[in-house]
Amino acid sequence: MKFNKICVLGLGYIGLPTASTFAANGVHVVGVDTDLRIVETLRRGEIHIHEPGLRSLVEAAIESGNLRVESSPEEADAFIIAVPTPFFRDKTGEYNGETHKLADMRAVTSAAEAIAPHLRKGNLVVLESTSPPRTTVDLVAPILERSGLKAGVDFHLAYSPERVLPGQILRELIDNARVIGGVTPGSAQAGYDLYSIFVRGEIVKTDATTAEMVKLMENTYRDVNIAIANEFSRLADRFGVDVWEAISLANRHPRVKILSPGPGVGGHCISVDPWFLVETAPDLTPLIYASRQVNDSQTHYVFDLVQRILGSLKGKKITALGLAYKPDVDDLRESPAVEVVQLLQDAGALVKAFEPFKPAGLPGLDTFPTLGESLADAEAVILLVNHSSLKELSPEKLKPITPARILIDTVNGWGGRDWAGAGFTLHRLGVSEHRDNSKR
Ligand code: SAJ
Repeated sequence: MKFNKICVLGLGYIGLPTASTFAANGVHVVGVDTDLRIVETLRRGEIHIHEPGLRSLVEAAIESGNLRVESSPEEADAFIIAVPTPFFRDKTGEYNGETHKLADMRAVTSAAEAIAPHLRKGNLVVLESTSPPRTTVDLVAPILERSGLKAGVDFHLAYSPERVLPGQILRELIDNARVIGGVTPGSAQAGYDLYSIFVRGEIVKTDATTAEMVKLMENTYRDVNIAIANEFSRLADRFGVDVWEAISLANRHPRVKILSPGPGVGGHCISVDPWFLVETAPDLTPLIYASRQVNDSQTHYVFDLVQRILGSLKGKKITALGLAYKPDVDDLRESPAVEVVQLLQDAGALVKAFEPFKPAGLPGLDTFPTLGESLADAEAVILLVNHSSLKELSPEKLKPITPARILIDTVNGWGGRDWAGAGFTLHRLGVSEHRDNSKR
């Protein structure tokens, strides 16, 4: 199948790189977003998200004339839906007395509704948004069929999950293996033809529901594995073991690869997607549910750790370093770091924060444009995100800019330096109770 023109709906972390990459490969792309601020920002030649290399890719795509930004879709050979699928904030489901989150599919529904009037025979529609199993066949197909055309017969319909890692999106978009699930083999083949335009990784065809499951399995697998790492950090704390040392030793086993503990799991994927499985089959997902509980409660575990170290938090001047959901990204969605700061604030601590990717500050938080300003009168410092620029802080760099001598490291960013020699006491998550870890 040939694709001269495609419409990409949703110009966020996935849609914008995808639209620009197609444009860079000579396809005429209409990028669609319903948020007019995003449309205006992109038309001005600016971008609204931080991702290495993205700005110049978007600029080149727009300058070449191959990428045009609009607020509604139009006729095209193919449509890609890359809109957010968060969960509802204000409603939950219940199973056996336990509450679970529910996927908010309104953006997918609206996108499919917006495409239907423009759908023509022979078109391809691909859903990329992470969705509960059977969304493509049970939710998207019936909406598109309001056009009078039949999915898999008159037009092709497929699900293809994105797998890119924020921070490395542009490379992974091209190099990662890609799964294309069609509602029929012909739809899978049409999807294969579309992504072959730029994907260098293997493209594997399957059915739509398998492709949806694959995506959810990948992120759930990671969530469950981070949960066990977080539980290990709690056990290590109790038994006087350094969890980071123990993990590195266990990982020398040829079939063991334990992930890293931290203040919790954030972002818009791993902390959200496992709920899509719990929601659709709560009777079959006790392990997935428990892992979500462990990872969500890790912020409280870190809060308790800070309280154990500092005693009463009322009036304590604490500086929090890093607010993003993970290292070296500017994304704060579902960030455990932000939640820890809020818990500390609620307990009466006076928390100043520094997020290197957000020097302009953040609403509701006392943020500072520079590291020095955030640390000027601190009594204790808590490292919440292992950003490269924070990880490299040494006793020599910190001493002149802060009176604080108590350091709490939740991400193993500051181990292996002689903090004690410089008068600091370093406490690390997973090493805290019975060891003198200031010398480690
Ligand atoms: N985290 C830990 N310990 C670890 C690894 C991560 O606590 O050992 C935390 C991070 O700090 C962060 C969260 O987990 O808060 C998620 O970070 P991540 O780097 O594991 O994943 P994401 O959400 O940035 O991207 C994931 C990726 N999925 C997998 O690795 C299976 C990515 O490939 C997906 O495309 C993306 O979700 C997505 O969009 O679904």
